[in-house]
Amino acid sequence: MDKEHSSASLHELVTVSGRPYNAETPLPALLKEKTPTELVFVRNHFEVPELEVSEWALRVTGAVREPQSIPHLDLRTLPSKTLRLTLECAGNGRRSMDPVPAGTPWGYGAVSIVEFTGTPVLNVLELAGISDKAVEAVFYGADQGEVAPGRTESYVRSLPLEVALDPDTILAWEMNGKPLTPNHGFPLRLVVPGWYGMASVKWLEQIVVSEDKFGGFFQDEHYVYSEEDGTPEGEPVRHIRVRSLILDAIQVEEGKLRIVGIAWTGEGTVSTVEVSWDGGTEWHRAELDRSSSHFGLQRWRFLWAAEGGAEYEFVSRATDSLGNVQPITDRWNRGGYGNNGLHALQVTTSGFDGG
Ligand SMILES: Nc1nc2c(c(=O)[nH]1)N[C@H]1C(S)=C(S)[C@@H](COP(=O)(O)O)O[C@H]1N2
Ligand SMILES: [Mo]
Repeated sequence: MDKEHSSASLHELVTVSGRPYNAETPLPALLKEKTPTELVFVRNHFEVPELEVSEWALRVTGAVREPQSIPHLDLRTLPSKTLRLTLECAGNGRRSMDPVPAGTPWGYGAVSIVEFTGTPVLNVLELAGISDKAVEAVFYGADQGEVAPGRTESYVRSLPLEVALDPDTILAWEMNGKPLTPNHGFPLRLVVPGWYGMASVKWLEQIVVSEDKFGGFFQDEHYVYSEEDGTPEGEPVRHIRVRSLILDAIQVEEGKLRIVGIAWTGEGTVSTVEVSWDGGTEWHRAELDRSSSHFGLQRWRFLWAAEGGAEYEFVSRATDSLGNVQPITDRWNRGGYGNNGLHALQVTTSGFDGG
């Protein structure tokens, strides 16, 4: 069996760093329709800010007619929606790149399937009335810290206005049906479906509407592709790249195994998933579970007539409706972002207990 499976407990996060706290989802937890909140990966650049909801208000300022300061209670009276989506850190899988780039050394568990509830950003921008010349909305988190000796930065990122105004770009106060926990951005966070996690600013305090393009540490120093084959230098990290994981191999009857996994993509939908057990020479189509598709997430399975008494290395490869396909070898870049190379699972066919 896969080492990751036997060593990772289903019941706790896998700590990657203590301070600030960063931790991965144990992969078997992704078999569930929703990742339980206590198993949702945590990616913090700084210490978690302690915010008092009674003193907190969301400010909306900048190129607006009527600046706002919206208390939490008032925010929650705005029309809300619930979205289930794949939240993935751009650094997911960094540890398998060679050489391993600087940054948090994530395995494959910096990804979770989460339900967020909140109001579309466009509702609060409408309240404020944005300028005709606005081009971006800038989102300010309450956390800050040293990014280099003597240099303190807050977590701030912008979105092009058309993305901020997308009805699925929401200000979330609930995760999996409960108020956000401190680690996940209490009392309010931005959620940008289809983009890597860095866009979804936690501990949100202020939105500044801007007539200029915003530049900042987490905008154009961090989270840009650099030195990657086939990618323009300095291209911002945005949409999640198509990817798949193999989660389990279950014995369904004598000599037959069901290999199961998930695949997802940031734009469009997953169109095919294939598996290989000969190192990627021959590929075999997996079956897609159509009922599970939402924001690009796709569950899949593959029934395999195993030849007993041997060990196999399975890999899976997903293709999306835009024609993007997972590369067979990891595409290296300096920040270690967007690594959607193949994930492997060791499968032993003798004495397999279906665990
Ligand atoms: N304010 C703030 N927002 C943040 C971050 C942060 O450090 N500070 N990390 C970002 C990154 S890189 C990711 S991947 C996601 C992770 O969200 P989670 O910790 O809820 O899984 O939050 C994003 N939002
Ligand atoms: Mo991230």
